[in-house]
Amino acid sequence: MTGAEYVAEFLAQREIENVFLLNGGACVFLVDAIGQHPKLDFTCFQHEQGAAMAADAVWRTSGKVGIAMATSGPGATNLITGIACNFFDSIPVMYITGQVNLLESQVFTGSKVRQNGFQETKIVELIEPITKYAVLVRNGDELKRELTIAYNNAITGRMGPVLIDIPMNVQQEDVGDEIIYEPPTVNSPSSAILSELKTSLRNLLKDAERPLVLFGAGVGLSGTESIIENWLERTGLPFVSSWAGASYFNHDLPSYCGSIGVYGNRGANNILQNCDALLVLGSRLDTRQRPGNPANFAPGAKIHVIDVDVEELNKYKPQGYGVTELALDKAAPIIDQVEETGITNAWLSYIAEQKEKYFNKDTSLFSEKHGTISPYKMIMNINSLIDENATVLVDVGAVTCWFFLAFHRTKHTIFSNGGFAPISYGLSASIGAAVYKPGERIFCIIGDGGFQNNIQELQTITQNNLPITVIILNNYCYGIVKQFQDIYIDGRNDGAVPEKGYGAPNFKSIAEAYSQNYHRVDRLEDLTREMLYTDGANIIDVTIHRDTPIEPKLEIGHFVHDQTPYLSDDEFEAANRFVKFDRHNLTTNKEISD
Ligand SMILES: Cc1ncc(C[n+]2csc(CCOP(=O)(O)OP(=O)(O)O)c2C)c(N)n1
Repeated sequence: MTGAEYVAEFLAQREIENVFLLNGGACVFLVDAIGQHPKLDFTCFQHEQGAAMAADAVWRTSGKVGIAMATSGPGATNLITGIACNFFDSIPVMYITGQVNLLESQVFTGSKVRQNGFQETKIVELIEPITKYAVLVRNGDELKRELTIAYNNAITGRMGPVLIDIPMNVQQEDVGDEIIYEPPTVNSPSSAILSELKTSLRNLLKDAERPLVLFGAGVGLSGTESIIENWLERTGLPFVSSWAGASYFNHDLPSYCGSIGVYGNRGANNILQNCDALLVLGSRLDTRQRPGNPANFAPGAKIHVIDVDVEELNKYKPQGYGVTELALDKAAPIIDQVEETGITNAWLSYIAEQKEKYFNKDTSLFSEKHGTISPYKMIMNINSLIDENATVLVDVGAVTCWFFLAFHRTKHTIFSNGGFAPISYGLSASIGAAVYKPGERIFCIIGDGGFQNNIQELQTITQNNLPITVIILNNYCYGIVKQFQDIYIDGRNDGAVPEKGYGAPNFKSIAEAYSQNYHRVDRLEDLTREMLYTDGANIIDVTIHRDTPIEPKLEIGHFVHDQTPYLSDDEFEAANRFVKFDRHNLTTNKEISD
């Protein structure tokens, strides 16, 4: 077996079905080996970034490790944006890059020239801060050993991307026929940690009159969503979620209060800020959820965080949170045993009131006032027209905020790229979802700006006959950027609107050029199930007024639950029945990024 054939066989034995790639001289042998392998297929992308983003969707839709392959130099560097997507959201992906022959490389000559071989680029060094593991292999033995190490790294602990860089001579080397793979060994936690956790949780909850749980993506990443969802259902403990966490449970659960944060549900934010005990599961409390001064986050609460990554826990030292460093699959059985709380009727009726006001509601009056399509209502429409278990991806921009406030998940698969959030992720990732969910229609909700950032991947959809429906919420500008400029720099919309440098083509012509169906929607009621499910690839172009805001939204210098449009002082006070907040004298909460 050559090194390249070994890679193909290794992937097939890990039950990988499809490798996402863009070919080039330094990876030709690898691509050939994938093509020749009877159990492997490949999908050709038009840009390596598309392949990497599509690979991000593989684990999210199938639980398998996504694989993306590229040639040396520009092929490898084009992967970088996708690699960062995996790293910040802890998604396992394995990248395989071709590298120049060792004999032609700077590694061999030992001199510190910038480049020796044509297209030689040190991809391993370049991506070191955004991978869990990255390595250049120098011979067949290293290839065999490192493939296992890299693969196991991707899927264990806090998961993430890995990269293996394979010179052309190693791809051609005879490496023998024996495939070496040892599944990762996982150590059991000590009984001391488990019993300490149990005590901490009991102490946190048993006397809590206003308990709350925060459901983060880590619950789903650790595969513990069922156990945690059942526990929440059984105990009736009120809970909120991060956006990434919102993908993993049924939003019909009566004790679910909505997603929190800068663009979170106003009621969920109120509940968060008024609780007296907060258990954080699988969330890193990033600055979208805990903006500005951390002291202003749930200030009346005792907070306990469980996380597999000790570095995430270290950041809570100044706030003195209770912490447990433990994988959630080990923690879940302990959590499941903790039931006793001091929850009061006053807390339950407050929650019911907040939900009644804000949960599952279009809370923006803009569209009603202007007679335009409300993106919130449009997303609710899509939600009601598609199958209950449909897969829906959402891109980055105002569109993400509208989506996570309005979409009500029951059995759907929903996701976006949370931490890195590059525009255009949604379109490319839809391809990964479609390849790994054959025969199923995939929906992608995207803005007109994001749609253009990787528009070339429409060709990948067309040439592979993928049943993808792209719904463009078309406000003909970078809406979220425009809103930021309107608020903070007197509406100087440079680089965000057509008069100031932004542009979009006629999407009907784009659909024709890529042989896709095109539908235009100018009224809410024009969208139909037939349109969404038309055979083939569909582009649905929905007209949104360009001033349509994200509401509610947090502005700089406010508590997370004091969002625009602002409540009156009396309303604000009434919404904060349990903890006192002086919204006019908030000196430290200054750092909010958009
Ligand atoms: C690759 C990349 N470049 C720039 C940005 C900054 N950015 C965030 S949202 C956005 C505009 C998105 O516009 P659009 O897709 O039309 O969505 P809208 O906000 O209008 O809903 C931009 C440029 C980004 N997130 N990613």
